[in-house]
Amino acid sequence: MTHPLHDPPLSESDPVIASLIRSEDERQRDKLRMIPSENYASRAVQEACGSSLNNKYSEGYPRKRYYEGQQFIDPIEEAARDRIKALFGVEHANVQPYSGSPANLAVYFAFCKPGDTVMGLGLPHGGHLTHGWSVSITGSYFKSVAYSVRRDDHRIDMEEVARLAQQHRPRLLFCGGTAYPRSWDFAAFAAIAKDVGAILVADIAHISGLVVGGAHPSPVGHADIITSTTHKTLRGPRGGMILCGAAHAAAIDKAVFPGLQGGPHEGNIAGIAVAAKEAATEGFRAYAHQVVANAKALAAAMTDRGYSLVSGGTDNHLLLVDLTAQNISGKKAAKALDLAGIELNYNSVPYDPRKPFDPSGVRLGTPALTSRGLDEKHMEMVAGWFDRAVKGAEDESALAAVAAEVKRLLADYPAPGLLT
Ligand code: DSN
Repeated sequence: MTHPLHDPPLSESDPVIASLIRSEDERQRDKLRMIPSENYASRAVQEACGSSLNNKYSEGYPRKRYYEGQQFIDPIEEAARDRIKALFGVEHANVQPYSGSPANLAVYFAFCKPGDTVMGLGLPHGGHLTHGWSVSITGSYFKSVAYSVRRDDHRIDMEEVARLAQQHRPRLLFCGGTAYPRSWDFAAFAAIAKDVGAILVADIAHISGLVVGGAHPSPVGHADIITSTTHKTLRGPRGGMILCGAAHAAAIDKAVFPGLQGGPHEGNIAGIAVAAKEAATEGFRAYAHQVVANAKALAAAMTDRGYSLVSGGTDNHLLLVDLTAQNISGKKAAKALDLAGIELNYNSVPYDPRKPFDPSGVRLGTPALTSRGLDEKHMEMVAGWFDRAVKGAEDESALAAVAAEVKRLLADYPAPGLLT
């Protein structure tokens, strides 16, 4: 048997995996990463996640654990909770959910019985699977009602939300989404929820960084429960969280543990603490505003080139482009753009006549490229590259030429977390 103290670095112990990670580092360095739910976590966040904390079990909550040895784990989780509470201005934060979907599931478990009615924005209109969509457990175990965006301007139809809420009287009303380029009117949702006695859940996974940076209105004071991931615009580690007032704290904590999860991932919780400290700075505020300014500049440059944007533009970090007029499917365009060094995802557009696995649109956003320091002046270039890649989708050498230009620009804008 190998001596237990023989503890070589990854490059020696598993060169295959080490080399794949190095290649992924390079890919993230050389490409314009425009999947709107992705970002670059800082080196400090990544260090906190990849530490001895991975070795520890800590079922329970600070000062109420089922395992010994929590002398350093408790203050770490307390710091994460306190910093998140201060950042968002809420009374209670649970930072244990493994990601956004478990965070949402814990909310169901806290407040619903199977068969209860829930309401959320339909997935094809920009909602999330866990807001009651049919293929998700939330659409199977609960009676779910979907609201939509209007056909003409692609904005949420608040009259429809009010009418459906009156008709179905949901236990949970979700607001928030993954492909909605416009601001959420949390006050209007709160009024509807109050009218029908629903619990309003704001899922701000995509926009939580914009909210704390003051670049999107906050749901605090409107929503009963707020859920989020921690790795999107917030720039933290993979993780989730649930925020609420003191009145719901016990129900939420009980639903997360022991209701849904076992041992929390304290390495990631340490990463959340570090990210919350970073997000409380003036620099992060400027970042959040720049994300939106970049998205707006990109929307204008894309529109100038004849692209049709869902809802006509954006208020946040993302754009949804309908490629019907360009006569290319979203999937074909996404694959060509990837070869051209622009990474995004194909996506349904509202009322899409095509199937979700080969839809009419692509979704792209500015959080990651803004983390590298790109600003409005670069968005004209990005739109130009996008256009060349879509028009040259069949021409491999044209796509490679764009990829080389992308890489040249990015060489001057190092990515956080990949500097070494
Ligand atoms: N996968 C996330 C996104 O890309 O928006 C949502 O969960």
